[in-house]
Amino acid sequence: MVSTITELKTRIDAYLDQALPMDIDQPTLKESMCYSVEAGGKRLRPALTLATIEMLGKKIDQNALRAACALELLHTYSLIHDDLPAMDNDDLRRGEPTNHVKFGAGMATLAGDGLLTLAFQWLTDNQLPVDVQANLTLALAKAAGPSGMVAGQARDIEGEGQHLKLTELQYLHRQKTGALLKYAVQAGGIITEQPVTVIDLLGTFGAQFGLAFQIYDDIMDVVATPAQMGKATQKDAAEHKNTYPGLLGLDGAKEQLQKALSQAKAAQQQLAELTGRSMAGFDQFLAYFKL
Ligand code: GRG
Repeated sequence: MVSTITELKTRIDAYLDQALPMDIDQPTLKESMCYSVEAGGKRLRPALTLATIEMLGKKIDQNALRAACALELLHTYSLIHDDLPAMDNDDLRRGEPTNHVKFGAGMATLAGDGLLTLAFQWLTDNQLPVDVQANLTLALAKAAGPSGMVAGQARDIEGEGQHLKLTELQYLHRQKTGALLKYAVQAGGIITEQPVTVIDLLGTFGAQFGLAFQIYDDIMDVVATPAQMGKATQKDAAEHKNTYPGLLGLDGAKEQLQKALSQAKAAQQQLAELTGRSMAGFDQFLAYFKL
């Protein structure tokens, strides 16, 4: 039986609340790091890892939980740094004042640095087999670093004020948002020591899910209110950002969203055939995209 996202979120929140303060050795840094992690968030990425583990027939133990929560630390670092005055200069995140508004830009930068580093500590400071630890570390470094999310963020900054082609925008999003979501799903396969064919297909599902996630975020920036999103909206067009609705119009963006979702569903079906297991647990994640 696969847990619901709500059940997984409860376990993730409890683990983060208990484990995070133990590894931070400076009071203000601790307050600042815990502030952003505990500000909430959907916990989508670690929940994807844990649901994948269960769908592949394994139980979630403390080691898997720690490795999955490492990704939430890293994700939170990316949000803190993205909100900084030198980047997006946002005042609201997860419905609360952003980290630099509360603690200043210097401490917020360090909170992000601390979360990024601690993520890799948690990936290796556990009782998982060492080759699993090494594979997770390599995969996360590639997804989050200069061949993944950081490169995507650099493309985003450089692309502001320029008109990107659809293929360029897709590449940027694949790196900036998609790479971590792809990793989230693949980590479930790595922790359960799946063959490469399964890990690859998990990657296909995760990448299409990640693309859908970014297109949906772009659409929501146009149609949703700040109260619904817990952050500022309508910023993309005002700042001449490259987005799906900006490039293709709202209907075109919705079409691209449906395309990514049907490709994710195709990968889900192939995974079920390859593993002989039900992959229906992904349905609750695909239900996130409501227009
Ligand atoms: C600073 C290196 C660096 C990277 C930042 C992820 C990112 C790159 C920036 C975040 C802003 C952004 C473009 C968001 C797009 C969609 C997204 C990642 C939303 C936030 O993720 P959620 O919705 O947030 O999972 P919660 O708060 O639920 O965890």
